[in-house]
Amino acid sequence: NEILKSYDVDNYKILLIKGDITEEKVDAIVNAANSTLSHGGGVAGVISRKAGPNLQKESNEYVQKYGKVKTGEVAVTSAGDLNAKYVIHTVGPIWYGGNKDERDYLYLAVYNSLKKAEELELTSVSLPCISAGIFGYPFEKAVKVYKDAVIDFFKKNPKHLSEVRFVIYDNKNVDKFIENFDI
Ligand code: AR6
Repeated sequence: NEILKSYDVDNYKILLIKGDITEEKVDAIVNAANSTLSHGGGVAGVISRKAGPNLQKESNEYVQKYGKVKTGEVAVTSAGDLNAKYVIHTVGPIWYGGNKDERDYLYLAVYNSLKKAEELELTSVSLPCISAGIFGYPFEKAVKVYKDAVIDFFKKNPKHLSEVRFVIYDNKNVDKFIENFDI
């Protein structure tokens, strides 16, 4: 994967990466999941297939035990064959036009993923463009929310998490991401 941009925020780093999130070598990969953790399509399908069958199995066990994952919340599984210790599954909002608190839920999905990584005492985490695919969140708007969430998170001075990487998959989204992530 290619580093497009690197930003220093106090002692923390934010990287914009072009490529496939399943090629990332980090402590945790964040998955753009749905509430039942049924990882069929989108980036979830790719993560699930590449990790191997235990990821879906653990996801099913999680939902059986704790119920569905609410929008903006997270669940953790192992990462199987991926180059990571964990997959942090978060459920971003479906875009209904902007009047259903979509922004707040997207912010929470990112913020709570980072918070979980910090609780797990992890150093580095990679995130995909949560909600900006099948869930229909307008890309430019989503990027601004990712930025707000990560900047606010770093303001809390996390002890462990020091590198947050956003992975952009589609060529057509690279410029849009960089323009709207304006730090
Ligand atoms: N690496 C990084 N990003 C990727 C990859 C990849 N290999 N493949 C796709 N993307 P989506 P959502 C980008 O639809 O909108 C699933 O069915 C993609 O280009 O995966 O949150 C879940 O199970 C887009 O920019 O997630 C849910 O039901 C971004 O990942 C639902 O989709 C997110 O697209 C979640 O929808």
